[in-house]
Amino acid sequence: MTDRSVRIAAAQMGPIARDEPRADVVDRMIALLHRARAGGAQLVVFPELALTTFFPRWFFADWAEVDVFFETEMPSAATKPLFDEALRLGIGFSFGYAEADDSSGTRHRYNTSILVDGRGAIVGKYHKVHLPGHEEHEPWRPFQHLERRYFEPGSSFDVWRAFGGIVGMAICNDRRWPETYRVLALQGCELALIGYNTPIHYAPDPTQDALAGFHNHLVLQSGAYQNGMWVVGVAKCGVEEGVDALAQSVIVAPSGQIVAQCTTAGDEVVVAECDLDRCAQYKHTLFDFDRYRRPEVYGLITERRGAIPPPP
Ligand code: CDT
Repeated sequence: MTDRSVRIAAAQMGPIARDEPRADVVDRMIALLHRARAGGAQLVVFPELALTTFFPRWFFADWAEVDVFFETEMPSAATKPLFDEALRLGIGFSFGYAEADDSSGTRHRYNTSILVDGRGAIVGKYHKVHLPGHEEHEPWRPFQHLERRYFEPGSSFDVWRAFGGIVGMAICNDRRWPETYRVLALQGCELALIGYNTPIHYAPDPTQDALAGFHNHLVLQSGAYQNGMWVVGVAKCGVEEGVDALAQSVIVAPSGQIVAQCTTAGDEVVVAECDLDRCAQYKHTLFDFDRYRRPEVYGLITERRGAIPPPP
């Protein structure tokens, strides 16, 4: 253990029913906070869209029906007890929620995560960059995935100095894209916090269903290893409104090894000692970016969006 060791809890959450009041969900989060505290945690990571059911599974023609799932302020009246209890315990936390931002006079909706330090201050906010799914109602699917209808994409991956290190956030589908981790790592990121809601059934290609758990760990572990950072992946999981979502929340070391993993598909806490100094072991050797990367060869990564094969 060094000065830069942080005890981190992955606070996995089981299903949230459509009619479950925010206050009940926040009570569950406070119970998880207490369990994390009992394990000595200094930072507790909750999932994506932690305050409500995963509403993009439904098509709503009327925005008024969608907006009930959004927060217009943070802390809100409903989440204040979580902020208060974490402050009392001196624990930091991160969670995802649907954010409605009216500050410009026009409503903007984001899939958001925040990072709160041990003194109760919101030190970081992130808007999900990679929005999966579709824009229009697709009745052939057993359930919808309308994130692209309900949210605007975020426009940056940022990092913050917090918990004695350099911390970044990403959300769910972001974890499948190597660019996410690399852009964070190019800012020195040592700890990436990533909440997710991953339906196990993937309607466009159901052959992937059996691989959902494998793909989850594949991307979290490779992101950690290839960038020399700790990665905390936290699920909202279990059968929620009839849709089964992946569990298997993990804390991954910069070596790519899983050091803690949830074993249920419900509310559960696992804690790991995360020594941020271990990042240097990878960042200063095999993945010494400054020495070994060849950005002059990688131009297509930012110049081109989709693949253009050579002419036949
Ligand atoms: N929440 C989220 O981003 N889920 C996606 C589902 C992809 S299928 C539309 C994920 O990548 O896990």
